[in-house]
Amino acid sequence: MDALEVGILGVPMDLGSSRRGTDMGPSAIRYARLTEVLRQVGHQVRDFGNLDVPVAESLDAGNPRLKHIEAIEPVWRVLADRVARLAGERRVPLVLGGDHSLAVGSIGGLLAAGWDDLGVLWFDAHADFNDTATTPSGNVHGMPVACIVGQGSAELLAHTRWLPRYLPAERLVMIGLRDVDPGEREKLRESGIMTYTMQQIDELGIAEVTRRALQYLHGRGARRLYVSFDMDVVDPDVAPGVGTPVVGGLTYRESHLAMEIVAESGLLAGMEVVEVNPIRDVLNRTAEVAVALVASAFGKRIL
Ligand code: 5AB
Ligand code: MN
Ligand code: MN
Ligand code: MN
Repeated sequence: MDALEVGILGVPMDLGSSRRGTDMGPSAIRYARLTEVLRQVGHQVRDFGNLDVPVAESLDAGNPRLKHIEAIEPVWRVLADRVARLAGERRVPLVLGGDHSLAVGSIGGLLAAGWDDLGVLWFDAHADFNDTATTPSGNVHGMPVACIVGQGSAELLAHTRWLPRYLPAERLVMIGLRDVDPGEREKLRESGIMTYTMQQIDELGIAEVTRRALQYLHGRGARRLYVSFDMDVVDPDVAPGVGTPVVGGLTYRESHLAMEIVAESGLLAGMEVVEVNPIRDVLNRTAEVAVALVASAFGKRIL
């Protein structure tokens, strides 16, 4: 991989989740030596610090079907501006979460930067495709994909009017699914979004699944790839420090192999690592895995 200019942005937000603690994700990931590791891989790295995000205790959750949306939407808009600015400077955005709702801001920023050849690989145990009609929790981190592709209730999409456009559904592929809510499932089946469940990964292998996903996106015009990596796609035995752990996830090597194949594709143009929750962790294990995964995605090789 050629040397890149990487721009790091932290989003210390946990307003999209009912479990506190993902707001400490950016610190935990930095503490696991993210910058040093990326420099060792050969990239130039500049850390632009954290966005200002209100603390949950200082707020009222408001609408129970869309908790904290009045505070989350402004964070999306600032993040989108910051990501668009990085893209304009030809820096590769690397966003540290924070709960997964932030993806509306990060991917919104790439759309605002005019990336009409954007494809997204969404690694997650969950589909994050709920809206105000299907959500079992009211937590916005279960809804970002609905916002990004513009498929959801009017009540939810009212908060995405600042987006310049939506990402076409065929430009997003989900990998690692194993926990999808009933209403969300119906919607997802009709959405036109390509999905690879854990069952398909078990049957085909993660290498084949990742290659197929990349080929699928490429075949639909994607030339720049953004990886949205929810750490809960990794098995909780390997990455216990996440907001919403689900058994039966990717092994350490499966998750790394997926990132190694992403690096080999030569299409990586940005990445986010989200849902790291150090409060639920064993020492800082999950952030350390997160940094190792980023290194692989950015071209670290064994030999
Ligand atoms: B994550 C659940 N589907 O909507 C919901 O971690 C969980 O960003 C969402 O993938 C998990 O509340 C959101 C039950
Ligand atoms: Mn997620
Ligand atoms: Mn998840
Ligand atoms: Mn979660």
